[in-house]
Amino acid sequence: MRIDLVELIRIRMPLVRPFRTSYGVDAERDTFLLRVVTDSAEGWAEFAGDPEPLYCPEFTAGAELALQDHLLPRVVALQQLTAAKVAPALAGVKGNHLAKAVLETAILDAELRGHAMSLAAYLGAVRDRVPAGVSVGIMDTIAELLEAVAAYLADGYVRVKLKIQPGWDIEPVVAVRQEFGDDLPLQVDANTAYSLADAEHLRRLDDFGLVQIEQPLADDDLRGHAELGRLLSTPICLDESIKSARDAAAAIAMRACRIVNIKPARVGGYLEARRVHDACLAHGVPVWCGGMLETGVGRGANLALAALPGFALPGDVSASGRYYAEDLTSPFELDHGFLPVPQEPGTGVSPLPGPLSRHTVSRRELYARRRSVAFATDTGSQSPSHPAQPMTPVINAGHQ
Ligand code: OSB
Ligand code: MG
Repeated sequence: MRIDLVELIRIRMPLVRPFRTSYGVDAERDTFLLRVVTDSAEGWAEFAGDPEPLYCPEFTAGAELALQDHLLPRVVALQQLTAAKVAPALAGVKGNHLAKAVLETAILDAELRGHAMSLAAYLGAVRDRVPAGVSVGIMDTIAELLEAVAAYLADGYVRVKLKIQPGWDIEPVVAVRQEFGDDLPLQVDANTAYSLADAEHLRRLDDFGLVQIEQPLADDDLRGHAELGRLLSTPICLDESIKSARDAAAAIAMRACRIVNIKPARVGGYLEARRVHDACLAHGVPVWCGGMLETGVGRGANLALAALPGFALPGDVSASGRYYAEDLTSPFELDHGFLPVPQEPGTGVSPLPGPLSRHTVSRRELYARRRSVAFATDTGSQSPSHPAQPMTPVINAGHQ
């Protein structure tokens, strides 16, 4: 495979309701899609991050720069490109997992479309539909929270995750348990908002039969999570802390968690996500698929991953309507609490022209193969170590 064109499409999509977490409020999704045109097919992927580095160190503008200056040049220089060659080629660039993931995923999508194989089949999916959970933000009042949860349950979601922070933790859990009963699969996500000094307080959550408490402590505090895990009966799940299969293996060995949230972007892409899954499955540690408020473009791919055998718990993969009035793809809809796993080639989803144009802020070419250089490459006269072709000039935002 050979890359002919890479286009970056900035999108802005209002969320149906603002999503509040311990680190901030999202009122819209402000990100970009990557469109990679190869000699065999075209691939699409969505950058999972936000404009601000609050969930993780990466952010939209930084990722654009990382892709343009550091990641793409290494990938377009590869001969006989496959998705499997992307991560090794990028290994010298530290971090930047979300940026690496969007590039690898778009290339993988193109590659699989060229082979008419679905991402689900490629990854080893064993289900054609997956149970859908819903992540519920922090609200101003308990009444507002109960109303939101009631609406999600009426939609058919099979488990509820409450975002928590100091001052909004015990009370919302008590209220939801009282209103909806002990049988509702319920869990909480703190997005690193606590410290080990809060252990006694968090222990109060043990009375409510929660499925898990997600990422209570700092992302780099595996030892703290192991310590906290000894004090709580509620299982600890790690999200922000797990950036690779090696991290997962270390966390399991240290008993820092009993459950792992797998977000492909956070670990650098679907190939590493598959390895995280394999490591957890080998140790009997259940995993589930996290989300980043993705549009259908990102969610379609997540659904394929969530269909692997180790995904024993419902994920944060919700229907389009939970996020957006109009999704970029054909809308994902709940069917008795389940979402379908796309079966078409590649991720099985692509943006629809109408919605895409309505939500596009700007588009620009990050890379275009130049004819003369393409000939040189085709005849093999360009060595693999030759620096990548220069980027085409940046087209200003708004230019179509
Ligand atoms: O911590 O799981 C998280 C959304 C954005 C960033 C981080 C997280 C989340 C969610 C929502 O909890 C998951 C979703 O429905 O996409
Ligand atoms: Mg989380």
